[in-house]
Amino acid sequence: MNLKKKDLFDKNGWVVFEDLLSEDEKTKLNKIVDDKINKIAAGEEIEFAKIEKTSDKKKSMATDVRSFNNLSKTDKEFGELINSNRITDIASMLLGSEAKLLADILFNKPGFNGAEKPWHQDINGLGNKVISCWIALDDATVSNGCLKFIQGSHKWDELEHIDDIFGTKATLPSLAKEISKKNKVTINFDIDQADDDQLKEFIEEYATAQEIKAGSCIFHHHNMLHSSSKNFSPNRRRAYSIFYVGQ
Ligand SMILES: O=C(O)CCC(=O)C(=O)O
Repeated sequence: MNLKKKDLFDKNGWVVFEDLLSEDEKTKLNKIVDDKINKIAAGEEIEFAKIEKTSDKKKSMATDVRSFNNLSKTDKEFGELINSNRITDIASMLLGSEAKLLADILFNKPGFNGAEKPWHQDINGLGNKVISCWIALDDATVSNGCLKFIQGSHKWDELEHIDDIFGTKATLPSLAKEISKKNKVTINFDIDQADDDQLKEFIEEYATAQEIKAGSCIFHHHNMLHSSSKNFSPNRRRAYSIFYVGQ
């Protein structure tokens, strides 16, 4: 089975593994995240939390919590998960060498308030030979902002990236140009003069949204172009990303 998965990973740049977490693990991990979010909403400062104010209220609200870095260092259950063989064995198999932990981050996309994560390649800022394991802690759907990929882009070079408040992102003109080159399509507008909406609409035609159930995960390659949309649903979307580096 793993060979088939490796073939899919090599062909597409990402691959899904279903039911990685047990019901019990999902409940425990989600409770840890919720306890932290509730503390933030009650005015406490939580280490490694990234807050993005969605209102001009002084106090942070639960819906302002965008991510937590390094939960593996602050919470035993996350620490055990990142070291568990069931994940590191897959990461090593896909990398083709022993996987070592690089970083971990919990992405919280609150219902209606969850912002978009722009198109980017993890290689930008993380370095070469990195694989990411993205574990859904809620069902991830098109309407609540599941991951989206540009199939085959793991075989592309690194695109031009810039920094904004949501982190590093690929510039839309560089992505649109690369899509048009790789797919041999002629674009009937001037990419350099186009506005973001026009470029995004063009790019979305080449995107694949990957829905997965809570407890399942996606491994993706360091060059893979990926993003997630705003959360348009009332349901939040929590996901835990673990980055492993190979030799
Ligand atoms: O969870 C998200 O929306 C974005 C995740 C991501 O970009 C990543 O894991 O590299």
